[in-house]
Amino acid sequence: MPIFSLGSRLRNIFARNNLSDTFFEDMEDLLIESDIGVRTAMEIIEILKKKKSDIQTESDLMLALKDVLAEDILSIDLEPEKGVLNLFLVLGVNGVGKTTSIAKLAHYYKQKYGLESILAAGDTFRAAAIEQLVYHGEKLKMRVVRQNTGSDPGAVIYDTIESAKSTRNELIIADTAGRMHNKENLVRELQKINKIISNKIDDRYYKKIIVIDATTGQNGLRQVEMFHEAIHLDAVILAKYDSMAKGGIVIPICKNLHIPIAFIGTGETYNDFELFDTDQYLRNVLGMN
Ligand SMILES: Nc1nc2c(ncn2[C@@H]2O[C@H](COP(=O)(O)OP(=O)(O)O)[C@@H](O)[C@H]2O)c(=O)[nH]1
Ligand SMILES: [Mg+2]
Repeated sequence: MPIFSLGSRLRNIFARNNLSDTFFEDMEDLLIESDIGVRTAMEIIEILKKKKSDIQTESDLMLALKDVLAEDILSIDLEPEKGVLNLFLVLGVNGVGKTTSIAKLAHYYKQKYGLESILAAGDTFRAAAIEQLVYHGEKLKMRVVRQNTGSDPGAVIYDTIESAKSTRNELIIADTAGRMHNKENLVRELQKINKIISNKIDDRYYKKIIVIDATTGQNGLRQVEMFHEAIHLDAVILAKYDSMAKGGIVIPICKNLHIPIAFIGTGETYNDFELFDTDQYLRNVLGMN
């Protein structure tokens, strides 16, 4: 698990200043540095000031802050529906952990529900991306639908849907390329893929999941905004949580964009993957374990 500095730094500020004005100013800076966002940081300070009379000890402070933050966090347990074809489209920029997370998702649903996923090699940009998914498919003993490098990702996903229907698979997990020559091309490509899927899969069973690298802070937030604007996201996977430094980024994603967090990636093996748990998350971030 990562070592978050927010909790220890907050304890230091509190030990030095108690609940003075200096404390609240320093705390606000600290929250902003933790990627919580300026407006939200200010709101949190206002709420805590109102609760001042309830806060005597360090642990009162941590519990109060945890309660305030918990109000802003959304989580989701993405459970594929039995007996129908579900499709999870996995999005995100290059290198964040998409392909790895797809393998982890497939493994997770197999362990938890006995579901056999079928994987769609929709990142057709690089040969290595296709090979990487094929490699995971072999290790997990799950089918991967692929075409050649440079082929149309929409066609790959279309083929996968047709194939899943004939084999009665219940879950397709589709990879995508997170890189194009420019943003407009990427958005257009995503919208094309989205349309193909929407025509074939009931909206209730079609989920668009973005993977972000938890170590990238504000960059991760901007990525979520960009993809959400393009095709409307349903959930977030926080990859590389094991090396996450700050942790506040979850707050603006949930509070400003209203997108829930589904999973955290905690390492490089298939089992390093957990359902996102708000209470556990806040305990980690605030150093309350
Ligand atoms: N430590 C750690 N590394 C991860 C995690 N998820 C992915 N990675 C690594 O991040 C790198 C990029 O992952 P990849 O799945 O290829 O990213 P993609 O380009 O988005 O498909 C690889 O070296 C992965 O092993 C995670 O949860 N923790
Ligand atoms: Mg990849």
